Amino acid sequence: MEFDTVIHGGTVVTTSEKFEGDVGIRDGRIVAVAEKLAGGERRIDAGGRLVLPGGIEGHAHIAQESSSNVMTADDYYSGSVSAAFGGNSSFIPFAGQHRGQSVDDVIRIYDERSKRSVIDFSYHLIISDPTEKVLTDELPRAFARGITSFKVFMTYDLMNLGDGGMLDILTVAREHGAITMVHAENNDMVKWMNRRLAAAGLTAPKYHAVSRPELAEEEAINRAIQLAKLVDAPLFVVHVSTAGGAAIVQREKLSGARLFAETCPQYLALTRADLDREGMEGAKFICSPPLRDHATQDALWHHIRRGTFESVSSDHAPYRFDRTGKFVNGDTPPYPKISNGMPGIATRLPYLFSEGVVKGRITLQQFVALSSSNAARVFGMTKKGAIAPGMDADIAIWNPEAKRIVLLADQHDNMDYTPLEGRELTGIPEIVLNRGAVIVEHGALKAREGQGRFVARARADMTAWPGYIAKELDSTQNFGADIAPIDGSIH
Ligand code: DUC
Ligand code: ZN
Ligand code: ZN
Repeated sequence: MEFDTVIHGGTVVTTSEKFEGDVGIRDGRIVAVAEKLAGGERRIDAGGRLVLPGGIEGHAHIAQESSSNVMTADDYYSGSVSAAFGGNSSFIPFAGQHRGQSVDDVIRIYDERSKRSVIDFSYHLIISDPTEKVLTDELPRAFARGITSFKVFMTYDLMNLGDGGMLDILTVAREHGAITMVHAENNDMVKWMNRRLAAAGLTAPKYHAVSRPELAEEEAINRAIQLAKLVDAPLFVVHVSTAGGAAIVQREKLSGARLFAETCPQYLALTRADLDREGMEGAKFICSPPLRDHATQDALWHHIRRGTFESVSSDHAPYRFDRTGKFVNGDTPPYPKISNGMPGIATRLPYLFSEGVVKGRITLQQFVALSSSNAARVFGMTKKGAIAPGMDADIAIWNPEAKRIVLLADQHDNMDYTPLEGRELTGIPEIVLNRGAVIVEHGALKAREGQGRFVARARADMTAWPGYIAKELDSTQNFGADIAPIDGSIH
């Protein structure tokens, strides 16, 4: 058999296996995995290295305006380059609808922005204005072209849909085989805290962490899950930051609900004490939900190990520590006026590898699932996330022993800080391939601007989950009331 590339002598890891073997690639696809493969126009020596599915970053904000209209520092070029250096072969940033905007226009805008990507990409839509036209016309059109997931917010006045709006969205998503992602924080609890803190004159960055209570996340996660269960719609809870929230997800998974969740490295690596740094330094660590404490870190690791989370995602939301980012509202604004988010697309996988695999908290197979395979399955990237014949040759070759210190000077994003500055990490993705092309090799970028392709995604594969049928929406128990499309046909 003829190969364009053979990766030989490495240890191949999938979600269930780990074996010494070679990988043969032709026309961008994996065509053979075997003990020994001869030939190949190019042979990549992976001796002493791990051969893993390329990372899929399922949560990143790239070339996106926030609801208060602040543009992220990274566009699809810098964001994708940074992702590639972090071991990712593809990513799914958000395409955000602002109120009054048509979804068709949103997609047109992001199609233009994403032309610069060096890695494969798709979008999750953010829906903030679910008008009749959006629900019945535009969302079905978006699903038809392979945008099969979107995010809704339970917080922020400009984004929050209310419970009824969420039920409408969940129902439409279910009908079209899409998955709804949710930012779960109770808006009124946060606003109430904001008012009390403002009245007391407590506006320094550290009070951001106080203003968004753990209970606000826990309450909203629970509510979001009950809403999704009522209409038996798949739900993905993004950026879970609390032990209580994770425990609710774990418990509700037992109900059969098609329920998925992620946490992020910042909730494992940092705490609210980081917001209490000198002067305005704490602004670097403002993200929502906020950073918590050491006990939460331990609990989140416990849940990662036990399978509560499908993914560990970066929530890369890059706002520079200057007037273009964190401080668009002045040099010393009160915390609610500081842009919300931090970078992390390049450090997500090295951090998870170092703190997870190297420190024995998770297995290599779990690392593969959390970094790539689960995102491929849940978000419908059917040709990605696995090393097997027929799959895209999206591969990251890791040196599991190499050490390095995270430094801003080594980053490839457009940021002026990294929250993990000075941390020593073990494990480096040395060579990264996307559809068979080497895009990163030993610290050098090999990809050209624009070589990434849009991935039309499939409907979420829900065959492995029974789902949850509420009695009141079950036609055998509700006197035949035909009020929601709950017919068990999801797949
Ligand atoms: N939610 C995110 O997912 N990212 C940045 C800010 C936010 O509220
Ligand atoms: Zn969010
Ligand atoms: Zn986010």
